[in-house]
Parts: sequence; C-alpha cells; structure tokens
Amino acid sequence: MHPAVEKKARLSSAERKLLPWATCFDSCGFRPSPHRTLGHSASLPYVDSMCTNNDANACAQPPAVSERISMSINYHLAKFTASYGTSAQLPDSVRPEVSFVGRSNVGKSSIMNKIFRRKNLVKVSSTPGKTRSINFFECDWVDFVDLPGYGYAKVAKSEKDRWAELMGVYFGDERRFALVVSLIDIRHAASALDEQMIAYLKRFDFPFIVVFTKSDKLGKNAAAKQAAALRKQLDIPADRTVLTSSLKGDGIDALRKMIEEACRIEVEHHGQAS
Ligand SMILES: Nc1nc2c(ncn2[C@@H]2O[C@H](COP(=O)(O)OP(=O)(O)OP(=O)(O)O)[C@@H](O)[C@H]2O)c(=O)[nH]1
Ligand SMILES: [Mg+2]
Repeated sequence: MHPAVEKKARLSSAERKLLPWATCFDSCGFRPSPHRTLGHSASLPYVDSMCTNNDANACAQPPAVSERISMSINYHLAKFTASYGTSAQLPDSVRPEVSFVGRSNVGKSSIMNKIFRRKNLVKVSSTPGKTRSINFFECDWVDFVDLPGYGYAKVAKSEKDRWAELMGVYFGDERRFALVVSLIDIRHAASALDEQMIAYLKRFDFPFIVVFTKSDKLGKNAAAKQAAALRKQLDIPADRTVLTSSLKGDGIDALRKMIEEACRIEVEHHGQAS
C-alpha cells in the first residue's frame, strides 16, 4: 500500500458537520455551511447527465472488490459530465472521487488535461480565476473534480461568498473522497492559504498528496531543492509529493499511479463498508 494514499479512519458525517471552515479558512473566505440532507440530490439530473445513452449498464461503475486485480484507469474515456455553481446542485458521490485543489492559476485544469492526455477537455486560462464552478469529469470508473482556485483577490465579495459556501459543502459532504490532489507552484514558498488547505486535509484525515507544478520553469537542481524546502515547510514526506510539469509531462505517470492506487484503496474500503 502506498503510504501517500493509505486509508485513514474516515470521519462520520456528524463529525464532518463540525468542520471549522470559519477558523481554518478565515482568510480565504470559507465558512461553515449546512449539510445537504441525505437523499436531497436524488432527484437531480446528474445520473442522466452521466449516461449519454439509455443503457444503464453503459455507466461505468467502480469494479467490485473481488474484481480489483487490475484496477487501472482508462484515461481515454475521460469526458465532461457536469458543472455545479451552487451547493444545492451537487450530486451524491457514487464513485471514487479525485479532487484537485490549489491557488488560482497553479495549474489544476492543465494537469487534469495532461492526466487525460487531452488538450482542452478541461478549460485552461492564463487569467487567474478561470474555474469558478465545481466541474466533474467522468473517467472510466472514477470521477475527477476540478475545484475553483483560492486566493484570487480580484473577485467580487458575492462571488467569494458563493465559492466559499460551495467549497464548504463539497468538503463537508459525505463523499467518496479517494484522493485530494493539493497543488503548489514549485517556484514559490507555500502561501498561508496553501498551508491552511494542507492543515485542513491533515486534520480531517483526507487521503491527499501534494503535487508541485510547473517544474519546467526551474532548472532540475533548483526544482529539487525547492521541492525539499516545500516538503519541509509543509511537513510532508517525500513519498506524498510529486514534482510535475504539465508542459513537459514530467511526473505525470507517477501521479497517475498514485491516483489509481488511491482509487483502488477507496473501492476496497467502500466495498468492505457497504
Ligand atoms: N510552464 C508551465 N505553465 C503551466 C503549467 N501548468 C499550467 N501552466 C499555465 O498556468 C496557467 C494557469 O493554468 P490553469 O491550469 O488554468 O490553472 P488553474 O489552477 O486551473 O487556474 P484557475 O482555474 O484559475 O483556478 C495557464 O497559462 C497554463 O498554461 C506547467 O506545468 N508549466
Ligand atoms: Mg482551472
């Protein structure tokens, strides 16, 4: 079992309701939000939007535990499923979920395209703040989730509030979190918001890894040195980090392996739990 994705005891939904968004995420505007009641989203059109034909069996389901001998993900199957701008729309989590978080412009959408071997499936922009909704991509038996970036100052207060509520509900929800991929730009020290995000993931036992992005912007030695400094700053062991470049493709195979291992563990755990 890869230590980076070792399954920890999960929070009960009651415990997750106590998430301290107000204290943990003060400066980036998170705040506690009421939980969706169970079954609330059962009538949402999400299931329909995942299935593009009428054959229910065509919707990829996670492999059963007994079938997990080969649990690779076929990334060619990646497709956009839905975008959610309000928490009430969020669908129930039905499959392992891999969620991408990080500062605005850190490269979340770019790395998802690279993982999928696609150029423009996930919208990328040089203008920060591009991703403002929670965007779901179905990929074989896994859901990949592109989350809005934090720390982008030039956003109206009302928009920040909407985003904070959305993220609060997403992370406070009882979802099938297989892996949270927390991205940090290799060129800079982790910001206070990055530190808070990682403290939050640690505190609530989310399975997570830290991905350093844009390694092509530094020389090899400088990138390695900076990665070591960031690991120290964030107090993260080396095997929970990957140095990547979405431009060059460095580190993407290693990242795919970590994702697959995390999803395998999630399915195993989910199978045992149900
Ligand atoms: N050189 C280089 N540029 C990158 C890399 N990854 C992303 N970029 C660039 O960084 C900018 C932001 O990339 P996005 O993938 O849109 O970043 P994001 O984190 O999704 O941003 P938001 O949606 O605003 O939160 C774009 O101009 C990308 O081309 C990388 O590995 N190397
Ligand atoms: Mg984006």
